[in-house]
Amino acid sequence: MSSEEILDQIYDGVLRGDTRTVTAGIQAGLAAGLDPQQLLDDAMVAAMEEIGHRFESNECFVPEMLIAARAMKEGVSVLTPHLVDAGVRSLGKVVIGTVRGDVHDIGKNLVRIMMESSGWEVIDLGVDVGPERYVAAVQEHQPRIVGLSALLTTTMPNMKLIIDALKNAGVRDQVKVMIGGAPVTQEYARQLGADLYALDAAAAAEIAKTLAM
Ligand code: B1M
Repeated sequence: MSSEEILDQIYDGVLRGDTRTVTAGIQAGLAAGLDPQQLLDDAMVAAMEEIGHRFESNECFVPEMLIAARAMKEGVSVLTPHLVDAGVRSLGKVVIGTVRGDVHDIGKNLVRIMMESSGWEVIDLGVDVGPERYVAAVQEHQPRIVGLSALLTTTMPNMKLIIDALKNAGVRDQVKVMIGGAPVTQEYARQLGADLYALDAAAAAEIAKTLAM
C-alpha cells in the first residue's frame, strides 16, 4: 500500500467508526515508516473534522460522532507509545481537564499525551470538571500549569468560573492557566485572564516547555 492509501484507510476507518480498520491502518503506517504525527493529523484529526462538518450539515448525528470518537480513541491508544518520547526529564506537574458541562476529551487527551511526552507529570481530572475539583487538585498536587479544555461555545464561559475559583482560593498566582479547544482563541484567553493559549496539542507542549526553561 502507498502512504496515500494508508492515510485514506485510517481516515475512512475513523469516519465509519471502524476500529479494526483504523488500528490496522496505523500499524501498516508505522511499519511503512510513516511519521506518527502525520498519521494523527492528516488522517485521524482530519476525519474528526469531517465528522464535525457532517454533523453541522445534518449528514450525521450523535451516534455516528460517538462511534467515530471510539475509533479515534482506540487509534490514539495504538499511536501513543510512538508519540511519546520515553525517558525525558520531569519538568513539573500539570493538572488538566475538560470543563464542566463538556464531555469532549479526545483533544484534551492528546494534549495530555504531548505534555507527558515532553516531560510533564500530568494529573488528568477527566471531563465535566467543575471549579471546586480544579481548586482541590491545585491544592493537593501543586502543579505549575492548570489546563482547561472546552469544545462547546456554551461551556467556554465555565473556564472563567474556574479561574475565579482559583483566585478565591488564593492559588491563582501559584499556577499558569492554559486554555484551549476548538472554539477557544488567543483573544478569548486574554479576555478571561488566562496566561497561556494553545491552538493544538503540539503547541501546548511547546508553550509549556518555555515555562520550564
Ligand atoms: Co460534539 N460537538 N457534541 N461530540 N463534537 C463538536 C465540538 C461540534 C463543533 C460539532 C459541530 O457542530 N460541528 C459541536 C459544538 C458546536 C459549538 O459549540 N459551537 C458539538 C456539539 C453541538 C455536541 C453536542 C451538543 C451534540 C448533541 O448532543 N446535540 C454534544 C455535547 C455533549 C457535551 O459535551 N455536553 C456533543 C457530543 C459529542 C460526542 C460525545 C458524540 C463526541 C465526543 C466524544 C469524546 O470526546 N469522547 C463528539 C465529537 C466527537 C465531536 C467532534 C465531531 C470532534 C471533536 C474532536 O474530538 N476533535 C466535534 C467537531 C469538531 O471539533 N470539528 C464536535 C478532534 C480533536 C483532536 O480536536 O478536540 O479540537 P479538538 O482538540 C484539539 C485542539 O482544540 C486543542 O488541541 C487538540 C489536539 O490538537 N485543544 C487544546 C483541545 N483542548 C486543549 C486544551 C489546551 C490546549 C489545546 O490547553 C489546556
